[in-house]
Amino acid sequence: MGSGSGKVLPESSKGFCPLRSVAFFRKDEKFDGFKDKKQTFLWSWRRDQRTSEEVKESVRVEESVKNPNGKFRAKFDPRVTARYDIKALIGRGSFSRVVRVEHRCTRQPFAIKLLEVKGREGHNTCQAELGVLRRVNHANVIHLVEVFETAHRVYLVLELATGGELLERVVARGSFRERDATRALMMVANGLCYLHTLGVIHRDLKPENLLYYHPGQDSRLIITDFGLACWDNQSPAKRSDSSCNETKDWALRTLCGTPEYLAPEMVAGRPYNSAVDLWALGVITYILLSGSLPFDHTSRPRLLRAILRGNYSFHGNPWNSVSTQAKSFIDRLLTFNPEDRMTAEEALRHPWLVSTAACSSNKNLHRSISRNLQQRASRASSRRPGSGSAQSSRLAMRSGTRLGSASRLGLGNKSQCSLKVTT
Ligand code: PIT
Repeated sequence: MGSGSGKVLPESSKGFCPLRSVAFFRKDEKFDGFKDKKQTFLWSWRRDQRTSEEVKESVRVEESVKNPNGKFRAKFDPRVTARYDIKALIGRGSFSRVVRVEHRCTRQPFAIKLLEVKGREGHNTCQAELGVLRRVNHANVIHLVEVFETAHRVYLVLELATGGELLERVVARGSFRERDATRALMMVANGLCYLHTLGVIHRDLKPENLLYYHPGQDSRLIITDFGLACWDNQSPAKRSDSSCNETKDWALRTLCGTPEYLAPEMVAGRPYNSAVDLWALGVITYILLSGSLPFDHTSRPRLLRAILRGNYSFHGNPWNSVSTQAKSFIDRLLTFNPEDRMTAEEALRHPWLVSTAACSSNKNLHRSISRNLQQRASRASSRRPGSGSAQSSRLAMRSGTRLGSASRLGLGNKSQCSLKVTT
């Protein structure tokens, strides 16, 4: 879940110096709202390894849900509670919460993202997120229903997605074939194509931010979390819009996002554009087909150096069972030079996405994907607070995620970090 100000926010890059000082904020993991046997297995296995502070925090969260009259409910403006019945906490960050609510008149369920707005920077960031959400309207992009604002809080009423995260569904299934991947990727590419045409760069695209609308097989996939989204000043849609002139230059040099998904041009501190989202789509595709990351290092400087080298491999399982077209799709997204990288529109026309039956492998990749995800989860858990450094323990409290979720899949320990450069 995007945690709004819980996510570290982009700053002006005046005096920008790439990677001089990078602040990382790990997202914490809490209880799971999604019930599934395999997910529950992964979760209960991970839960036993939580530190006492995490267990205490989890109990606090559960109690705040059980006791709707408690401190948690007090965070909701009476205008909000007059209209919506607060049902359950489904995600949290240090400056944001996502709750499931029900409209009092229609009984229709929604999600409300509560953002704590701290200071001018918090206000600006929140307005940027709102500005994007107010403009978007697409089946594969989260839909904003209404907004309530107070001096220190913003309540975003959003459509409710109950189908869980992309990777949770992969793990939960008994089988996963290339055509399942292409079905999901087609929806993400459609959402991205829409955003980029509008002039929006997401900048934090990752599996955790891709939610299924409902638990059924035919559910659409929705791009969420616009906490780091910005306007692409170079896009034709924005070049003609004079209102964005003042953000010109700085926004598109800012280093922000989640380390494993960062495009090399962003890591290098070069000006960038919507192509960074396509790089992230390449990372997502790689994960979806293998359960592993193309660039994966425990040490962040090494990880960023690996991204800057741009070398990844298709070695090990299940890559020998993956089609050449699927690998070509990844290659065309993990292309070092952003100018040569596929655009979202081109991705939608790539033969692997278009003619899946003809050129994709029909092998069941599920076992290898799950095994790789679990191996990563166990490696990540051995580095977690309690078994790891005091620093990571501190950072664990700084940001947030949907409760449960990808952190259990081994992609949430360092992968769910957001970062900024301080100059
Ligand atoms: C849901 C269910 C859920 C999380 C969300 C919505 C969050 C959505 C979201 C988060 C953002 C943002 C826009 C939408 O900018 O578990 O229906 O940070």
